[in-house]
Amino acid sequence: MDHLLDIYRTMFTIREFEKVASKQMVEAGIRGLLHSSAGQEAVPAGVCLALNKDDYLTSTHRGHGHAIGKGVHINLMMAEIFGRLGGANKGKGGSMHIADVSVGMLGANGIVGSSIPLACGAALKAKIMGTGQVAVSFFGDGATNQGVLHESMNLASIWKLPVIFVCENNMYAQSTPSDYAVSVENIADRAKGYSMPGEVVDGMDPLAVFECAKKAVERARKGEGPTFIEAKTYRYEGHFVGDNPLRYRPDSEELQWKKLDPIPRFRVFLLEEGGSTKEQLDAMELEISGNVFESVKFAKESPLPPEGELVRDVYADYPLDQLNRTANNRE
Ligand SMILES: Cc1ncc(C[n+]2csc(CCOP(=O)(O)OP(=O)(O)O)c2C)c(N)n1
Ligand SMILES: [Mg+2]
Repeated sequence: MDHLLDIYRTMFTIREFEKVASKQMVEAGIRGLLHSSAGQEAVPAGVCLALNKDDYLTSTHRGHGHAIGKGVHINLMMAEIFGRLGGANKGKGGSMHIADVSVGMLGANGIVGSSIPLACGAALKAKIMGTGQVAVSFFGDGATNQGVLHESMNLASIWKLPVIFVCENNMYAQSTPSDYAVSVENIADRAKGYSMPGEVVDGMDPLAVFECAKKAVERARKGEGPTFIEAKTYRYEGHFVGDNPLRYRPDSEELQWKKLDPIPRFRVFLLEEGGSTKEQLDAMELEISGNVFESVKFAKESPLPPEGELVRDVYADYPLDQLNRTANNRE
């Protein structure tokens, strides 16, 4: 029961956060790009429920849902989007680079495919240290055509890394349909080439995603190696705030996918089969909307980073005199 409400809370928070953050991009004149994950909420809600707090996650340019699912505080996220000192990365990352290592969120990433090998690195560390942690990498259908995914899957397979590759196939990479750009009908079929299970799951159904992720996590924790999951889903907004998707996809298609909207469908499920009451869900929704409203207030009240912050935390602290001594000894 609790986990059903957790799923709803996560999905509703993501939807509300995306709605408000997208509006703020325009109204508050925030610099940079924002990629809304509205429509895709069931995937991070289902996957993250199968993870522990100290498991690792790496993410993409469309990463707000992943960060919320992993437990990053929305105040830190909103302030980061606003480029403020109080943000998760002190305002230096913005929407596409939100990270919070304290909850295992190793970072979103603006370069398509680049976060995939980072999850393999985290999984390799967990394996060497014997910690039992797993790492999840989220990426899109477009990223699966990048060489880096294939190199990562090969390495994960031969080293039996505790990593789960989660492809959010939202049917488009920018304006390019995946059925044009991808060589296979189901991207999960590519897993066969790397001797790992490849699962296709309904990415509009959080419980189906959860069950699938749970199996993959168990397999990884037992030392049996990686799994590839393809969650079929859809983004309801443009590629980024300002993009009009109707230039490249028919409104009939959007309508079809909106009938599958995971949030109202899961609400009905909770009321009819999950033992929830309307009052309970209304109160939860109101509380979440209030939290998101507060996150904007928090962001606006947070100062801009001073000049001195520019290079702080960009490189790891390393004692420079030691670096010089090492260099001199080599000569
Ligand atoms: C290496 C690289 N190539 C191109 C881009 C420009 N770009 C940003 S998002 C994107 C599409 C990615 O599609 P997909 O992986 O399906 O993710 P989605 O946007 O659908 O979530 C592209 C081509 C980039 N950021 N990095
Ligand atoms: Mg895509």
